[in-house]
Amino acid sequence: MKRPAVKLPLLVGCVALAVAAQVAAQEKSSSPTPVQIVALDECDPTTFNAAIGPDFCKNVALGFSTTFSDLFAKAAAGTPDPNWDFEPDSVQVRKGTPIIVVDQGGEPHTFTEVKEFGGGFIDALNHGEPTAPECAGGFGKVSVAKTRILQGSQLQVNGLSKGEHLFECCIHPWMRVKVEVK
Ligand SMILES: [Cu+2]
Repeated sequence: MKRPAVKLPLLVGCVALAVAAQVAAQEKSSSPTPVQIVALDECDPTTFNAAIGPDFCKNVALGFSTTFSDLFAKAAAGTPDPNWDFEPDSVQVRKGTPIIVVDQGGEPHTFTEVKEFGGGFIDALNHGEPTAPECAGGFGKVSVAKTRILQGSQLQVNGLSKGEHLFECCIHPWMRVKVEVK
């Protein structure tokens, strides 16, 4: 009858370990998982880089591209290219959830919080909509530059208060996201 006497403390030890592991897992899950938003575009490297500069556009949308002049023509017609887009267009998060915006397109974008949606800092892409004050000044303004996301990189937004928050791209102002914090 010696064996059970040895097994019991072992068993108790195992249960204690299992409980400890469970508590640790619960604590881990209480720090919220970030929500991801992707920025997409289909810039055509040849025409964009000729117009703006080398390496501006690094297209990753295999087999799809929109030329520089097409992008401006569509924006001017009031039918901006839907492939320049944030996805999803709206998200609901609990307070404290970080938002990570990943630029999976070929060119830079911004993820800029605005009081009201409006135009960006490139008039020719605004279809007559006045520039949102938060976008005015473009990258010459630190507050706008801070919201810039380069191709292949990401931006994290933390500490949003409860309620509705609007974000847009200050270059392509039809790229818009509504974030609802609960
Ligand atoms: Cu953009």
